[in-house]
Amino acid sequence: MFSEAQLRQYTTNGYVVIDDFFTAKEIRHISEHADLDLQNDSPRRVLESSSGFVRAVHGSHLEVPFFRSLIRISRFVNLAQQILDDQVYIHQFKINAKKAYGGELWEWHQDSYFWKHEDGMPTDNSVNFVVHLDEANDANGPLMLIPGSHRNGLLSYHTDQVSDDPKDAWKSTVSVALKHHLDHEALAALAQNNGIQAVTGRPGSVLVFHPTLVHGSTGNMSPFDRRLLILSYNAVSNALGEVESPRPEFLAGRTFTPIRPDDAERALTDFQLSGV
Ligand code: 6CS
Ligand code: FE
Repeated sequence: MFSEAQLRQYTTNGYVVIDDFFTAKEIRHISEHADLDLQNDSPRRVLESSSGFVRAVHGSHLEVPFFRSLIRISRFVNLAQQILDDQVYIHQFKINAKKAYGGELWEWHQDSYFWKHEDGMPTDNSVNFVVHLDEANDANGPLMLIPGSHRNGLLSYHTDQVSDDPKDAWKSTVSVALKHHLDHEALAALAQNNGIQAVTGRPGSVLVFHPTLVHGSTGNMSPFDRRLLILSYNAVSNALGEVESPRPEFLAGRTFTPIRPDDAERALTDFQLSGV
């Protein structure tokens, strides 16, 4: 659970970093399962535009038993319930690979802008847990954020008309050139006032951040991979409304059943790879 001081920090800055959230052994297991799903040729994956490397895989918790357990561990669920003051379910699950020698950038954005406009999420009462599977350092494209930027609400954006095959339209919301671009003047004003913070950390450290916090990251030309696993919990009272073209379930969950925190922590290290 968060202490009073951590809660205050979250409210003021929009993020908190927790070192050693997972042990080295746990993070090795999580990473092995992450790699298996990144390598699995599934429709839940998206590739980098120039190198063709795997950029990300989504919705592993719907397919992979290990990740079905991971999203239920009380370490996550209790914290999410505390922050959101409600029961929670998973809105989105993704593993971002940011491969060495060619992982591509993420444009500046606010997650809640995408979730409101693409998925019909009514408010920003949701929360992200970013699990560092590799060390994030100065060289491998760490996540950058603007402290306190969640307090200004949603900023203005310019939206591209996407003419893709409707079946693949979701890809423009998770690719190198995003469908919604944050207005540069709004970004500059915030960055000048609040500064930009890069979040570095050891494997096993977790960044908890608000869905309206402005963030992005550069490409990775270093020899070091930068894999992140990102769990986004939403309050049950903030369940998605109807939209014209809902994104696939693996990107925006529409099963709003509350998760009961489970003492499945042991599953993290007991799961054998053959159990996948
Ligand atoms: O569209 C989405 O849901 C995703 N896209 C971005 C750029 N960030 C949030 C979320 O993962
Ligand atoms: Fe994001």
